[in-house]
Amino acid sequence: DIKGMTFDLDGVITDTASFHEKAWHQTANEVGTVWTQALADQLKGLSRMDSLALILKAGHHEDDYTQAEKVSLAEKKNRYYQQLITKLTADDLLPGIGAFLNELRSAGYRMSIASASKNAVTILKQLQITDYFQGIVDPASLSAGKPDPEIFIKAGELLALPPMALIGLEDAAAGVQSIKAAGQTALGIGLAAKKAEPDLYFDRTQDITLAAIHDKMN
Ligand code: B16
Ligand code: MG
Repeated sequence: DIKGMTFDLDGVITDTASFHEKAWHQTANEVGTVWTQALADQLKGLSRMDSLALILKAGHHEDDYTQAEKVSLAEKKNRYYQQLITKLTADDLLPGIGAFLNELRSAGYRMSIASASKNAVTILKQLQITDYFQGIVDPASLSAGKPDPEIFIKAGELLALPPMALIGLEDAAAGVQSIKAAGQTALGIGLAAKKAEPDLYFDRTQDITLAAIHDKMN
């Protein structure tokens, strides 16, 4: 029986994915890597430093920067990103997500956040949904990012629920892989997530309801 949900944040609850994209696109231009949609899709869900590594690798620039220079490129991206997310408000929940969170809370499901973002606490506050969640994984505590299962395992532990009682929600291929490796039921949203063969698939957030999930599980 499902008793809880572990949520990715960016691309599932709110579309900060487009802000990340905008900020990374600027970084790619700065280092001389050609920006493509395929590259943008691969970045989704990865940690900040893993994202930068991929951008450098895509342009064969991985050896052009020292570790310190890489850290400052990532910090510069984050400053630009933080500027973009100051605009977020409660109106920026993805379609249907506000209703779904209310439905889950009323039905007694426990919820936690499994976001790779070090800005997750700020984003939840701006969206005014912090209170829905019994736990938020601290990404700084992780030894490996998505697709490693660690983040979803911790998100389940915060709820004191076993993997078989959990559905993890993700928009990224690396995130779906992480959920599956954690032994939870993977709910994938959108085409990037579909590539990693989630257990349950939805095209759009507005289609996600408890009834629709139960239909797909049978
Ligand atoms: P930050 P998620 C991820 O959040 C984003 O999808 C990914 O694009 C970003 O690089 C990562 O967080 C780190 O975010 O730079 O804010 O620490 O999808 O796991 O909620
Ligand atoms: Mg995401």
